Amino acid sequence: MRRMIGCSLFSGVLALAAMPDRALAQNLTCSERAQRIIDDFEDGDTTTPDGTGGWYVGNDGTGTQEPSAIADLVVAGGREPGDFAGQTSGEDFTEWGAVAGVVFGCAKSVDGFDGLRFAIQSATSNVFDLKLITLATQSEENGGDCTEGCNDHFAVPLALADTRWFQCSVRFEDLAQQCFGAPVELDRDAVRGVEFFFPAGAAFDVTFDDLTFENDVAQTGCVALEPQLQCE
Ligand SMILES: [Ca+2]
Ligand SMILES: [Ca+2]
Repeated sequence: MRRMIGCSLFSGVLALAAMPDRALAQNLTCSERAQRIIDDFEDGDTTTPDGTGGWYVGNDGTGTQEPSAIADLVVAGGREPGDFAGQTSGEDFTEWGAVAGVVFGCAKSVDGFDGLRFAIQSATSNVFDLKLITLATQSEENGGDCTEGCNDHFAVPLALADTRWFQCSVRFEDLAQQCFGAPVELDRDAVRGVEFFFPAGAAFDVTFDDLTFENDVAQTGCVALEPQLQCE
């Protein structure tokens, strides 16, 4: 199933935030260290905090995914004390599934960080992959260096125990390609973005917030951010 992703990842519905044409038209490495905050959505829009990149959603075209207009990815709510978060939902996908992700305007270095964190709440399916997009795994048409066997980004499967808010941590060391595409080294100096991947066969409805790179990630996994509801 995963093999079907290939370079046809974005052959299905794709909604992409407005960003400079150059961000998608050529391979860019900006030789900058990535900022700690990837996005917290607090400016209420789908561009990255530095204004050069943005969020997108995409899927295999067999089911339905919201939002259909990328501006609607940002919703009120999320992790306090913030006022906004990202949200996507979908169902009935039968090929590879759907994604929601964010790309920087140019590839950045995550040297000095050992992983990333984010908050996420799922109303339905509790299984997803977190992927790190690098220039070497991103297709040329989407601004990367890959020409064949693309979109086999560095990934790790994650699971949420229930519908509470969780904080998920991902060590870069625990990321690996899924081996349907061209094998490459994980180049921490050429990171293009981060993607949530929702596999076909299960409905998903997730809200996510406070994505950050960190330098103190000891373990990959998700822990609840609030107490479990008790019987009344
Ligand atoms: Ca923004
Ligand atoms: Ca927020």
